[in-house]
Amino acid sequence: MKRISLTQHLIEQQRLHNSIPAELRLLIEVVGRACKTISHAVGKGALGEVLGSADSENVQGEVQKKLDIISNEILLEANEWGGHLAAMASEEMESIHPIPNRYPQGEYMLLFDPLDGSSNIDVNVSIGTIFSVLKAPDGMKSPTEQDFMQSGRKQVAAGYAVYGPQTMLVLTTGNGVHCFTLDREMGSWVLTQRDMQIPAETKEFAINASNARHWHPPVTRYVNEMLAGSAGPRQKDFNMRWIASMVADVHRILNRGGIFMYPADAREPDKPGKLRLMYEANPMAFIVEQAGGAATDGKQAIMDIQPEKLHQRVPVFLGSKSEVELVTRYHQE
Ligand code: P6P
Repeated sequence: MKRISLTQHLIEQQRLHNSIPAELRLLIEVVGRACKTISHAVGKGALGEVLGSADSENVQGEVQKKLDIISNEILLEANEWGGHLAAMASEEMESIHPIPNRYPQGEYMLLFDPLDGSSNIDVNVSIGTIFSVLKAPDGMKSPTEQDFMQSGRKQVAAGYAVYGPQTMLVLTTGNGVHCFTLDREMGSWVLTQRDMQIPAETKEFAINASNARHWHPPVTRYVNEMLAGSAGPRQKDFNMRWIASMVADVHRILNRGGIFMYPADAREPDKPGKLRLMYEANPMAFIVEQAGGAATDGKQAIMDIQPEKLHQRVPVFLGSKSEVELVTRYHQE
């Protein structure tokens, strides 16, 4: 089979859809290169003296792993010189990161969770990088956090890298979802799946069931009906998976269907769930909708939410459309 590189794919997409100007192509290629570097660091594990926790916390109050910080630095350094970005924002940094004055300012803004699934790093379970691309507001001079407050519908690109048995890059620029596998010998991304489509029906659900006693009634009802299996109202048996790495759970759902849930619960009413809107939920929602699935916060499409804070959290229900619509309907009743 003819090997299609990331660059060739992006140029072909530009010819077909006029959706990837040169600056955006450069941005995606640079992020792709940074993810290769992160994959290499992650793959070293103990041999690279990169496991374990740093003696610091991120803005979320979570203990940072050494690889969290290393991955964040890799993405910052890879992207600040190219002239394609005006600013960056990261789960690992409290405020936005404007491009240093020594470099030209570009028209895009990059948001990322540099290494999602940190709790899995030290036990060799798949983790990933999630990224989202917005356009800088016209006429913007010096970027502020407010310039990032754009709904998910404004994303011009989104993707993730998953560092598992294979390292893969999944990408959308608004014309379908395409997957690349890292050829480690050549050090290049090779197109391995075009136009990924999430099966509308599924028998798999993903949720951290240890939080069940804290769930709100619509989630409890939805999950209990699945647990009741073929004897219950759904009249079929379901299977559960929870990897505790959103990237790995979403990748499974993209390939074989399912629903991923991180709901708000009674523990922290002012913190609706654990996942962040701008650099976890929005990029994943873009990918999932482009693959024929759905993504809501239980009430509305995630990408319709008007952001107010850079690190705001949001409940997440995403995956096979029929299941997301059902659990969302339960929230309306
Ligand atoms: P819990 C990883 O820390 C993460 O942000 C997501 O990747 C993952 O889905 C979720 O948190 C796991 O959360 O509460 O099950 O550890």
